[in-house]
Amino acid sequence: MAKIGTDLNSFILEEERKYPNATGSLSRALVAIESATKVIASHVRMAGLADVLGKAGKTNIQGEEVQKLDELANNIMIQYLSQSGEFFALASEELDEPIYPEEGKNGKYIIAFDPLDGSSNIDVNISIGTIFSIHKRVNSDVSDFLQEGCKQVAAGYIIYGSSTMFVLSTGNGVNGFTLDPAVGMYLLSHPNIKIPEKGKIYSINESNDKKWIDKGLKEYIESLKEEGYTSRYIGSMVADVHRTLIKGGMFAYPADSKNKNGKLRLLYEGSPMAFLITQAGGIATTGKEDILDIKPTDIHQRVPVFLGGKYEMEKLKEFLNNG
Ligand code: FDP
Repeated sequence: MAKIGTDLNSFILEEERKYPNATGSLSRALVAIESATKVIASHVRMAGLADVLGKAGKTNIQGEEVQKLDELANNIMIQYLSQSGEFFALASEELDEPIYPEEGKNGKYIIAFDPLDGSSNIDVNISIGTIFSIHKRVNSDVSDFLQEGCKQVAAGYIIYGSSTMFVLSTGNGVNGFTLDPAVGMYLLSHPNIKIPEKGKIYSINESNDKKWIDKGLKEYIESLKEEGYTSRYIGSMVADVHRTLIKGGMFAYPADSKNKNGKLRLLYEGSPMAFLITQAGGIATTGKEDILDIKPTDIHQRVPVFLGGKYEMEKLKEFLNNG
């Protein structure tokens, strides 16, 4: 097992050596994500300042036009992922259609990503993140994005929080790397993350409870409260899921009368987070089926999300079935 402090590049190469037939393609793909997110992290750190400078003349200190941070993050991801030549196609939450970069025509992978999730939190300096999901290229068209989540080759997120962390799974468990800003490297800080079987926190936008479609859900939350659970809801999926992964408990964005299929997107949010939670020993479901078993029908489809530790998810089943 990799030692604490191992840098992400070395970790990726070490993983690659476990597969004698590996061509290095996935490693290079992951390194491209790593580079892109370091650049995004540096912009996120400057966000407040860029805005102040931007307001003066709509240009930053380098004389460049100030872009909205989510737009900028999207452009950075597209640039680095395209240039790597490892991705045949890119689908971003920010774009209507996938992109097929010229450099990636021989690429073996496709990637779906949310460049800056939780973006309504940018202006108030709350943790936000980038989420990604990688599948193999199969048919060389948009149907490649419509593969089940269980077929992901790798998934991860980067949380721009009090520190920046890269949380990754290539199907061999989950590892977390913290960005050391002094050396500009992600270093292994959270090896082999396992979600606690039972936690103490529930995380859901409870203000929607009257709109929840499944009435059993309210009873479920009430029963967690009776058991002594406390509530934490940031409203930034990466931050709420990160806390759930480390501390346990449950996170949900259910279907309600306004969002009939929930709010979160399957390809960019539900599926990669389900992969990580499952790899960490937890469960991720729509309430009816395992999120990783869903065969997407549309690249922007939404899905109800319930994820967490075994205890909370088993208990959920009892209530939703009775609801
Ligand atoms: P945001 O709208 O700020 O981009 O999917 C987007 C998301 O944030 C998630 O990150 C977050 O979990 C959710 O929406 C929050 O939605 P509510 O404000 O409806 O609770």
